[in-house]
Amino acid sequence: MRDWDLVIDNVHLATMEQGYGELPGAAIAVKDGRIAWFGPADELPASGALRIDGEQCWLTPGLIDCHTHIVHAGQRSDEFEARLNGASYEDISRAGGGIAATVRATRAASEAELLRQSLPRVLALLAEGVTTLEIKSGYGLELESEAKMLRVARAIGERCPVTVRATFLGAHALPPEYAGRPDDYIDLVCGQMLPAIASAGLADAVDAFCEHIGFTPAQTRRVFEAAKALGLPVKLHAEQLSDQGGAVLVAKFDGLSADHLEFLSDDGVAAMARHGTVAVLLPGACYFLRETQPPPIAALRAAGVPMAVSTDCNPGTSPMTSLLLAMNMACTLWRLTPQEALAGATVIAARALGLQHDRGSLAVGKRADFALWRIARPADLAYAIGFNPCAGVVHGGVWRAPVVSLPD
Ligand code: DI6
Ligand code: FE
Repeated sequence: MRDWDLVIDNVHLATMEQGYGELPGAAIAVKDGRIAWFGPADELPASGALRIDGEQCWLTPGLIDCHTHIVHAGQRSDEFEARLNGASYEDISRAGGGIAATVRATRAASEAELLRQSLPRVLALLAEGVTTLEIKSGYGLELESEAKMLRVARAIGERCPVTVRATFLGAHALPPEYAGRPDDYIDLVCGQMLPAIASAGLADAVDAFCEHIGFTPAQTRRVFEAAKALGLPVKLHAEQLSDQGGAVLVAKFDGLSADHLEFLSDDGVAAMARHGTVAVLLPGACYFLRETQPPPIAALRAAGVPMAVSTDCNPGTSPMTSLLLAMNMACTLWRLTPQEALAGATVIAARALGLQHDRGSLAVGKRADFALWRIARPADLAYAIGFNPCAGVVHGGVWRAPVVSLPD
């Protein structure tokens, strides 16, 4: 007689182990926060302390948003308006707007205020079945403000039913006090900020923005070397606005992922394939900037580079809090299949965070993070626009109705 903590029956499973991994008419059992059993509902060998009727919903792994800047203060609709009046993202950035505007607001906000402003965005993701969330720093650009952002990221993971992976993005932009001295700022990032953030346990990975309005490949390499010396995995904002060779660089460091990639070269594709670097696709930023160059999806697919899909939630280039919409955009803008888009927000997104052994698909022993959906077929998740069919979430084995309210 097995005693499970939770059984959900009368569901259709999409395990995401191979393709959708469809298993209609199934049940799934949870013990100690892990998947203990799943299979045809009529073969369910025992019951559990809590039994939930899945009402013919589809049950997928909880969604994973693997690239966000969701912790920030203020917003930038003024720049949205300026761009619609003819300014480019680079013009705005060079004139002291762009990332620098969010840096000013984020530095000025108290830790409590930063949390207060960030929570509604997080809740929008959770209401759509997100159970794991990556959050970057990068709007502080000095030690105390970067640490403040990362503490807020940790606080979100403690207060909300979501696992947070925090990423140190100190090399996101040049802070105004270092204007004209990017190498001195990189000295600060590598020599002081990174060691302090690492020893406080505030970061799970390190990212940088390798771009002509960000940092050079040589500066990025220094950040990666410092991260590696501290035992932290790396990832990179690469080839978003131009080809800087960032994907080759991050692949050489066995990075978790190269993200954006609209201007990725054949060499970049080959290097990522060789090193198993995940391509994180961010269609929200492409859409919002009205970028016309798509990432080389067919080449990535042909080379076997795993593709994740994420919101890039940030105030400047992707003010988007819907991972389902990002999935739809990846299909409509870039021709991912709905199956690839769902894999990109589950099993491949887990890989982009180095969590593939623990979550991202339904397998016995993996963490019991599920989303239940009132849909007819798994493809519906990428198909509908602006519709949220999430009927419930299990996070670490704990059942919840869709999260719609602020935590205390
Ligand atoms: N690329 C992006 O899309 C975001 N950061 C980055 O390096 C934009 C951040 C912002 O504009 O606030
Ligand atoms: Fe980003």
